Amino acid sequence: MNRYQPEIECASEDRLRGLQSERLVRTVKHAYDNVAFYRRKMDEHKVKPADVKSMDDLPKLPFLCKDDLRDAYPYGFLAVPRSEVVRIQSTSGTTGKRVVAFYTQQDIDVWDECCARAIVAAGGGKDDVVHVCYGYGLFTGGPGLNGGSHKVGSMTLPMSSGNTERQIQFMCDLGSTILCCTPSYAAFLAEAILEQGMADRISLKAGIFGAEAWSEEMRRDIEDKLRIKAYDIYGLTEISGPGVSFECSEQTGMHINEDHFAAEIIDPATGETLPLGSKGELVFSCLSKAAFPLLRYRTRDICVLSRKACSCGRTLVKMSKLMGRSDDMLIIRGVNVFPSQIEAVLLKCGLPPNYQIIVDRVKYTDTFDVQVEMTPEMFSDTVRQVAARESELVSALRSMLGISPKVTLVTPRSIARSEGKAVRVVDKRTI
Ligand code: DLL
Repeated sequence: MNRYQPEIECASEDRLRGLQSERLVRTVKHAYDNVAFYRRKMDEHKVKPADVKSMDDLPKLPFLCKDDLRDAYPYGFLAVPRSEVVRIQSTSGTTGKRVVAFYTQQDIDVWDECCARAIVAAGGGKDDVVHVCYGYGLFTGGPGLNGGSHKVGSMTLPMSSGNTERQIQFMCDLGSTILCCTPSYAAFLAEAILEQGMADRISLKAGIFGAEAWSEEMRRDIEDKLRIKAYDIYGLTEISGPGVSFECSEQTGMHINEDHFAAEIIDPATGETLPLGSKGELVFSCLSKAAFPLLRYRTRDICVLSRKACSCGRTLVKMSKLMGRSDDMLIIRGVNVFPSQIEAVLLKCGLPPNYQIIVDRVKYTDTFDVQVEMTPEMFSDTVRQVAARESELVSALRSMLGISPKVTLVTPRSIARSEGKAVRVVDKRTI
């Protein structure tokens, strides 16, 4: 085993469960003592911290969802004095309703450790050159993999996203060996490398791709084009960022870092905890976080958990690739988009919320079209006036979402309604 791999990744189930219980008891007390929401919710559910003695008591705790975090924006869930916070990150999307996650130095160290495990599982070590082109800034992708790469001791290239020419040039000149980005950007880079005839000049051996859904077919295509092994990585801002789980050489699902994040699968309709192997919504409880200790957080991500023995030797539970979501959130080019955000922009721009979002994937890149019905008054506008309204909407949507859709104003009542209800989202992507 690689020396960066902590033995906990291969610990016995009993040992892991014991560690989880110990950490859960501590975290529940910490959350109850320091977060008003937990005190109120747990009191309502008639659960005291002392009632949680082990992992078996986890289902006694109330669930937490994104709206609870949004309602408590910005500091409602902060569980340590502000002077102990060294960093924030934030989810993409809703202006004014973003979720802000807080980290103490110890939280950052744990996060780095989780991402380091992902890099090690992808074959990374001290001699590697880790090329990070996830976005840096509020998005967790860049900072997370950057921290993990430092921890492993690899040379880290903090490239951020965009500027394909420069990405390829650095990749060739500095000898990048592990590429970290969204799978769609990896596919895009692969095409560009082939088109420019640079395939023989790159030294990549592995890729760590996540933040959005990708198929096995897409994996094989990227692997063939870049001549690498491509590993999936999963995470979400609320729970820390990338590295909540990661794939190993077996490539049959992602090991959850369950010494830090306890996973449950629930029925999204009833909230009932489901047995291992059932398909349902993934729920996480943080076991070692100080600043933002979320408990029973409903991710809305649908998957299956498995404890089948893994050939890599890790005993950490595995989650399957995501099989969808239990809410209406779309992930477009790695950015989380809710239809309600588009509705809010239309209303702000004086348009009725009659629209349709059409998402497709062309050559592994998401296309994002928004069709908006004009008002009857606008219908008599000149072509130039319509074009001006369209570009006004593009900028308003860009500043709300962080990505630009193509906006087309269409004639009134031209968007199909089924049973009087408009279909808001047409997602033509196969995954
Ligand atoms: O996407 C964190 C991340 C960055 C993960 C880089 C992996 C790599 P958020 O922006 O908060 O955080 O979005 C979280 O993205 O609930 C899933 O729906 C989706 N997601 C994340 N990883 C994957 C993946 C980051 N490997 C939301 N496959 C999550 C499918 C993923 N969907």
